[in-house]
Amino acid sequence: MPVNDPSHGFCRDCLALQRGSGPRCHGCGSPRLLRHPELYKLHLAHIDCDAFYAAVEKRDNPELKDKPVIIGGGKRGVVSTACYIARIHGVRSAMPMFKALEACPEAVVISPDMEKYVRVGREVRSMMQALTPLVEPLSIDEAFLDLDGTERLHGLPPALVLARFAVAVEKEIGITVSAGLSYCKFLAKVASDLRKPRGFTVIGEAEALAFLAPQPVTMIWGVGKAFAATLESDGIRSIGQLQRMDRGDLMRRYGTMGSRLYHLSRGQDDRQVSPDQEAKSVSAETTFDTDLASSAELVPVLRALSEKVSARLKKANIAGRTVVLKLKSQDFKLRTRNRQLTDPTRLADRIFQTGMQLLSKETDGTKYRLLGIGVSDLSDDERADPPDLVDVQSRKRALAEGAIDVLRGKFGKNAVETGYTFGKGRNAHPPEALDD
Ligand code: DCP
Ligand code: MG
Repeated sequence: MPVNDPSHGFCRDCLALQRGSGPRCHGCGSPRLLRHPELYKLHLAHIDCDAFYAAVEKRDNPELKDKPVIIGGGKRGVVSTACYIARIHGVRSAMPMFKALEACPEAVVISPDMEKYVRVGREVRSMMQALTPLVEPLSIDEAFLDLDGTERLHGLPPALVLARFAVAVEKEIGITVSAGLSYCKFLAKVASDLRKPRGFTVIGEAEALAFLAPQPVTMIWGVGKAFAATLESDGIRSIGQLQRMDRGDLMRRYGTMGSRLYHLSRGQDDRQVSPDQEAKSVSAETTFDTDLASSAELVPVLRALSEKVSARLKKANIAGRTVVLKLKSQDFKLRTRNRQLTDPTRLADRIFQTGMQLLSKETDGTKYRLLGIGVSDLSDDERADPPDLVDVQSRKRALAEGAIDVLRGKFGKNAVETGYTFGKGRNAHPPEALDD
């Protein structure tokens, strides 16, 4: 059993313990050695697959192995992800495809096969769940794992369990992952991103303050571009500057976010890993007085329900990536249809439009007694609803929705009605009457 000694690292390839400080494994010769003073003390991990969609495509077509690969295109015309070879040329997620191809004209472009990625994501997740019951998925390819108390089960401390997991994913699934190991969620997530791909980074308690000090404020969870600009206008750019400010001052300036800045800048984060996130969804449904069959009657209800779901997501500041449509026919048969989006959403319009696509296939004359819409795969992902660079219409709708939210916030939720709910929709099915 390894002892908590900085000189007792291990090899990430063959897992052999390393005594001394040689640059290569004394067993297999690999240079991928991991040493850290807190290596055998830490148990909070974050795992994220490398270039996930691209890695799955490369696995399934070995000819792509050494080629730059971009996943994306389709109607949205943006890059979902790019392999690390394409990234050397400057290709990035969310970049318009024409720009990506300017940067890397020889790239192989593949349109996303979401069903396949969901399947592979689930396989990776079930391998995680074999390590600990405390797995909290954040998105299709990443999760937090709390490995506290699992040493007896595995006969190994968390660091080695993670390294063995990374090797097993490569062998059994054929893609690579990066791991971060720390004492809290914030730094575990930061760590997994530091040495991608095939990274394994440890951030211990003793080094947290010094590690964070020179980093930009955007490294802090919840500090997006807009909030970083606010901080910048107050002269704050680095986390070190936040470390020197007192809590009261930060709270006065930035409210509850100030408290978050205070604690996270100091590496203080006591959020627990909560395993049941994936199961949760936000939905709304209604049972009709008389059964409905036509889309003319169903669509306004779908719109009103989508707005209700969206309002809840916005209130909780979360977003969902899978839209689920639920229908119950006259004979009580339940139909659920779902579609995964490229990015999580909290916008009524995106939920509604996706619901419409699903509904259009079900309006075949069947009479329905119940209609519901919801989203699952919830996260507090900052990537929710990225500005859509190509689909100008949907961008306009998103902006309009932001404006509608402001008005509703000021004047009440019935202040603005959209074309779909105006008149018939709302009167026939006032939002208050929609059951959950
Ligand atoms: N994704 C997307 N659009 C984005 C970002 C991501 O469709 N703007 C999809 C494609 C990614 C997957 O989600 O493969 C996982 O997202 P990550 O941010 O983890 O990105 P990758 O796994 O591709 O790369 P990395 O190695 O940086 O984690
Ligand atoms: Mg990833």
